[in-house]
Amino acid sequence: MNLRQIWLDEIHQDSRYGVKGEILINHKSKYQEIIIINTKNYGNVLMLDGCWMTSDKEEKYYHECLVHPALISKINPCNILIIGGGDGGTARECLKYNNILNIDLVEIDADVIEISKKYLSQIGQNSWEDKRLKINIVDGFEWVKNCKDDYYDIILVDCSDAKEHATGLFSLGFYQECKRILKSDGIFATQSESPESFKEIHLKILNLINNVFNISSTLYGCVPIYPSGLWSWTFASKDINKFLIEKYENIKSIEESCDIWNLNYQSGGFKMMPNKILKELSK
Ligand code: SPD
Repeated sequence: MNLRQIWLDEIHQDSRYGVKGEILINHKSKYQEIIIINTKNYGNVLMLDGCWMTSDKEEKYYHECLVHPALISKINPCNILIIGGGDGGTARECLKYNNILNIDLVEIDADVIEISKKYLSQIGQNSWEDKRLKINIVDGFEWVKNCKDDYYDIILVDCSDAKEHATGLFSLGFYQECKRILKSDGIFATQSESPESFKEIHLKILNLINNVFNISSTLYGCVPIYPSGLWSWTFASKDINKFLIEKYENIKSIEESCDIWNLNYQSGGFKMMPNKILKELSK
């Protein structure tokens, strides 16, 4: 069947970020509008409620940067929580590690998972069949509130932007709950929006995390389909710095498996905070 080519844009603060392609599905779930568009440059691209989420061809810029700075330093068997992550990319990167015992993937919208399995199968790959991955269709904030203390080694927040059902995942209460359920030597990581196109929420996230956790640091990188392209991920731990240690056990095999992330990318990325953000944070 020949589908019609159209332009589809994320409209953000009077700017348009668009791709040209054919709409494969436009579905209204209980929570949001889910669109998959097939494009020449990016393959299949997922849009939720008008915002670009991920695509076949550039998703690794995002998923590798959320996962590896947190997991590379973890030598012990790991119990992981992923909040969001319904496309399967974050779980796929986690499952590269041999020491993963369990991953609880907590996604509010079952339809995102079903649509991703069908249209973004390159992203989730065979993670969906891995017995270590447990899918829970629940609100992420509710999940952490009901979880016992000191339970997870790693918490990865792979959520949408800070609006509608995702708002709670950027709040003080949420970060406090994450700290409570994280083991004493655990690592917390979240996508922390763009210092350019989402500057206010970016500053809010960094300030809140810095107040809640004893140690935190932000990695800057790029995600080509997001507004402005510039993006960030913030990592935190309860006491000594657990995510920027000098000795990594798994580094060679993980670097070889990655398209974007490596130790140089990480070392540079953690030093790339734009000066205007640095100035605002030190006010
Ligand atoms: N502006 C889009 C932010 C979305 C971050 N999450 C993307 C999900 C990819 N797994």
